[in-house]
Amino acid sequence: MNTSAHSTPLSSNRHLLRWVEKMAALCQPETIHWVDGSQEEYDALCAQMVASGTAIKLNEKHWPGCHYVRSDPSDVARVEDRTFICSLSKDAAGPTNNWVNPFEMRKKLKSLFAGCMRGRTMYVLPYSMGPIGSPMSQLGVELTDSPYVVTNMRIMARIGLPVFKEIDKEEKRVVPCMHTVGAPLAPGQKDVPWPCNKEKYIVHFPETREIWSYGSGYGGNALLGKKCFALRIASNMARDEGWMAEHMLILGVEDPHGEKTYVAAAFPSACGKTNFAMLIPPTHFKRQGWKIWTVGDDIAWIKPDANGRLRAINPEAGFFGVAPGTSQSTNPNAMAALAKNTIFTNVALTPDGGVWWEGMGTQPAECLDWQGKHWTPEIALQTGAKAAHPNARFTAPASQCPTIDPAWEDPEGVPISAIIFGGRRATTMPLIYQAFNWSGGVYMGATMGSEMTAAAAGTIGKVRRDPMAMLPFCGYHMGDYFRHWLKMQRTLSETPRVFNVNWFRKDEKGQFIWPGFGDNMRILKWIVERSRGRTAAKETPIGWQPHYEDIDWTGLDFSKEQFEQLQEVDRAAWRREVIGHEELFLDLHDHLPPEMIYERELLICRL
Ligand code: O2Y
Ligand code: MN
Repeated sequence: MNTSAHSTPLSSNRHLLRWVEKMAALCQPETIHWVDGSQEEYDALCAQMVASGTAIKLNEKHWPGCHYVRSDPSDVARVEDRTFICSLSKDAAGPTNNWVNPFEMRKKLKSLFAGCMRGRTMYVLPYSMGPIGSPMSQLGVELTDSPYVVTNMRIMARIGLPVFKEIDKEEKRVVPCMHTVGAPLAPGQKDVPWPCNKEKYIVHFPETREIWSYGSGYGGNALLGKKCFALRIASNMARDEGWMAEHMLILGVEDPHGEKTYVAAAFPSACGKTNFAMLIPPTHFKRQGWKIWTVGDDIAWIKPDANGRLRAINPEAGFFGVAPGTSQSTNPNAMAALAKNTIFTNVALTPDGGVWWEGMGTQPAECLDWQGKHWTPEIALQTGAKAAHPNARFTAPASQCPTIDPAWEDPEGVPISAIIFGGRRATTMPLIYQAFNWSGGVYMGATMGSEMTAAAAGTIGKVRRDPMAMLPFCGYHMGDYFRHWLKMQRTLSETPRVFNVNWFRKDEKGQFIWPGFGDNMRILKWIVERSRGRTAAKETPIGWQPHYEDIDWTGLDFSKEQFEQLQEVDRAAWRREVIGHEELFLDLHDHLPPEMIYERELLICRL
């Protein structure tokens, strides 16, 4: 282990070295550890977390290479109200982001970070978002005092010596990321298993491409390559450089002739992106030779190639998936991916040293819940106590997913033929429709909404507008983001077809009409065929919709009446929907591209 700023693996990037020294002087860690990314280092960090009580090693026979961690109950999810976009002007951040004057914020951060790592190790963690050396990848260095962050980042990104080597090449651009749990240790003070601070700041400086995160050790707040870099900072880079950083899964559909079509899909958080990315086709499709390949489950970086075709990479290397609800029946591919070398956070611990969560399958007779309390099915019945936190996570290597696409690490990315938007809507939105053209597609994405679930703050069932599923993740003004989407078309020889899906429409009894999961393949097949210009559709006021006969129903008993109920475009409901669009547009009015108003007017005329 290298333990000083002088034993750096960097050979020529003096600028970065000076920054590490300056930050060490500010944070005052006891030691500095330059992360090499090796298996030995990972094992040593895990052993250290086990020794300190942060982690428990799971039963090696059933859960090889797996670890179990409980976070502090006050630190269990992303904190949107403590997330800031500190652009030079408030106007640049827009009304959908929290903004603080960057000079004031820097002053605040400087005081918070002064001495924040006392008694701890500062890890210098170099990482690449995207395959190392890909022209589409970006580099970051996270200085963190959390071994949990280092071990999770080793799964979620490419880290260590090969990245230092890349950083040294022609002094490449690196995004500096500061992270502390905000819990310095006084001499002789005993540490706690999950140190964190009540005060939390997740701060982005878009112009200088910097991230500062204080007080949390959890997921999106602390694994800074993910939401902070790959979406909030990268959306700024992408706007300036003519590409797109999107909250999208990427999957490949292989037809029985072996022809592959890649699609990217944006669904808001908790709308089943991981399940869709790892979809298992119904038996009849499998027999015919249809296959689904997974490229990524959360983030896509999309860029036009030399021929004007959009190509996408998954900048991540792992899945930070929601555990509750994941099972052999809902997502066997995710279950296979997490069966080894995985870190579980805030799930339940079974007496045999395994893990369990609600929706996984057979309940254990007893276990310890995510807070370490005794839990039984009887206690759950009496008190409603959950064994796993609803936002409990598995951090699993993407390479372990049985359907991982052979091209998932292709440095050039995969060609994107279709973009799919989708939210959780009980009414109004049909199962599937296609936008008439690119600007109609941008309007479709911009006006996307999802009903709030118990997990989100707000009124349950109320539609929250979540443009392109980027509301919490766009690092600049949403109106300018729509303009960037519209502008992208000018650089393309061929635009992907754009679709909207809604797996969640309910009947008058409140029951879901569509079976979802594997049966979504039927809709995906139509999307692929439409993207290749091979199937029919009918024109409706909102876009193109399939006829009943255009969908492959083999193996599913689903009547034309049921399909028409799912596909209904209720003009009165749509008029109300358009008023909802207007509310969003009013918020963004001074940056809203005129095309959005024209699209809205056209939609009203057609309705
Ligand atoms: O709560 C967190 O810190 C994680 S949030 C997250 C994690 C993986 C993928 N997507 C999300 C999200 O909120 O969209
Ligand atoms: Mn996400």
